[in-house]
Amino acid sequence: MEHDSDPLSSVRPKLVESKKQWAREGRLLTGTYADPAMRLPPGQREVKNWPVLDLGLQPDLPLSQWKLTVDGMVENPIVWSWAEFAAQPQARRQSDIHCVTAWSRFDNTWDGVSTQHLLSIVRAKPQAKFVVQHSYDGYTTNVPIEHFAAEATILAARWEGQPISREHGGPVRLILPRLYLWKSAKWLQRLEFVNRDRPGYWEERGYHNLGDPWLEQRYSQT
Ligand SMILES: Nc1nc2c(c(=O)[nH]1)N[C@H]1C(S)=C(S)[C@@H](COP(=O)(O)O)O[C@H]1N2
Ligand SMILES: [Mo]
Repeated sequence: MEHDSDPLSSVRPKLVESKKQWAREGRLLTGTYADPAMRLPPGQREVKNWPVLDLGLQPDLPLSQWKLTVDGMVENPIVWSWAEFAAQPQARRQSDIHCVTAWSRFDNTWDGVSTQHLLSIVRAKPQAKFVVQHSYDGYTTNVPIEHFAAEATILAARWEGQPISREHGGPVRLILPRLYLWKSAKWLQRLEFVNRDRPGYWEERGYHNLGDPWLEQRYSQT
């Protein structure tokens, strides 16, 4: 795939402005909190469809050109082709997803490579504390390494048995179900292990640095 040096320069300014405005106003905050044992986080409603949300760029990535780089503070940096990714032990995870725009979708089945397996190959150095996800559309998002390493977290290539569609981030996206879905990069290109935290696209625009749905961590001032 070919990139502009800054693919994000073409993102619709109105979309970005309205989401930044939500953050400033604290939109959708209910002022409640919940135990993670509660299935539906506060302020969320269940949907049966799967909405598409992104910056509107939706890269088209033929498998022959797709690569995943894992680098930074790891003992064994890798670059996987699609064939190498597909040759890894395949894991299945079932999880609910929660979007900060207040929809949740229950019981999604994902197939792909677990982050536990990936970590067993690249071996994070002790200084590695955060993982920055970089995507083919220029999007970035940061997560603490313990969330990345959680049992539920998967580099997903299939949803409900079918390849993840381009609009939902195929060929491979992250699924990290214990945080809001903006923490799960679509069109995953690179995982960078770092010792200092580095806010990503929405984290720099008023969204919470961690984004725990049960603590309703939608925006950074809350
Ligand atoms: N690469 C990339 N990943 C992304 C985004 C994006 O714009 N680009 N948007 C995030 C946001 S804000 C959300 S809510 C989810 C939406 O995923 P979905 O479209 O599959 O529902 O993807 C997240 N991951
Ligand atoms: Mo989002």
